Amino acid sequence: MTDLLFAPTRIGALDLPSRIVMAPLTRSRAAAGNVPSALAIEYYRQRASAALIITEATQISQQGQGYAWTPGIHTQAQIEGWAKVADAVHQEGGRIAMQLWHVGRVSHTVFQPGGARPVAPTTMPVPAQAFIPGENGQGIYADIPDPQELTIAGIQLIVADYVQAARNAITAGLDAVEIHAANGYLLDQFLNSGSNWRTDRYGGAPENRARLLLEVVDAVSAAIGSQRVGLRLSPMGKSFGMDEADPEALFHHVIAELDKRNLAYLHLVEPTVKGREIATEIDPRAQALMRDIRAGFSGPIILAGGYTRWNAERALADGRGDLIAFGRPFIANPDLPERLRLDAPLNQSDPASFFGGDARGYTDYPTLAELAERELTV
Ligand code: 8OZ
Repeated sequence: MTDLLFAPTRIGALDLPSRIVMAPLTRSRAAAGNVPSALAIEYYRQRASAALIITEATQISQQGQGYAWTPGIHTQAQIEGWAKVADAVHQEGGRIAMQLWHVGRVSHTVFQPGGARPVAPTTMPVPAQAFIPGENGQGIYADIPDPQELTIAGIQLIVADYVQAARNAITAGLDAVEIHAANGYLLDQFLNSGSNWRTDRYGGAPENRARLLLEVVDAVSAAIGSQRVGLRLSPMGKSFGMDEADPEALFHHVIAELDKRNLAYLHLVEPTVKGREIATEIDPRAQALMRDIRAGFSGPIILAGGYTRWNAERALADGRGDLIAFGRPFIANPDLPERLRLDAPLNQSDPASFFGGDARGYTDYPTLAELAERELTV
């Protein structure tokens, strides 16, 4: 076994000690006002040995929220909360990028300003449910009301919200931002032909469906510098009704354009990710698309999707990516890089505590050192 995971590297403006990235992970535990809680400070501090922490998806505006208790980066209190998180990670010698999120149609009137319907490229029923606050602090799933179609003015406001959110993240002391254009949220809804039936300059040909994504990338890059901007895509992903008639044509255009923009990195959700499951069968078309994306983008690529130490090393050895993002293993193992280095056993994550709740299943997973100490004291 080679140890490619432990080779230092550089992405954009950041020097990284390894290739082990903490994936963005929604945990739905923000405090009142969607401010990161005191526990969130501890949770991220515990995981600072990652090469790079990518924060949980963080809404750029109230309109951009679609899940109960997710944090934002659009109020002063949120900026102050995130500053404490960034300080804690930096004190431990780590680096942290903020994932900037607008859910588009995957929302609910309970989150929208004025109780409005969620916004989308096109009005069509959304084949999914939203996770909204229920009674007793439990989240519940609710049908999504039919969305409203964004006007051009509405689109321009969203681009401005991305810019302000990126500036806020940098003000809070985060090292970079990652634009979330994956998994069926707003930017993905514009990209995919199945969810974008617009006939204006934001719909139709791939050039038009990619327009909003590239406008956001350009505006955020102009504001904070492209070397502090990463981007996440999920090619051929099917989340929340995503469906693309010609993925090769779409990504040929998107990647050719992104390659001109000198971004810090491109972060790809593997097409094997199907919601919370990872498909085991190989889809040759998806594999070929991933190879074409790799060949067409000259910057660093982060791969995500159910990776283990073994297949992560293989992906790096095969040159399919430069860094690997780990999700569930980082939930359960705050010292994941150390455990991977030692090939030590991993704590198993508990799905019942992924979303919402308290310290249980959040900040109470032990490190190897803590486990050893327990052995000594029993
Ligand atoms: C799981 C639960 C809620 C949100 C994503 C932001 O899929 C998410 C998410 C994942 O990108």
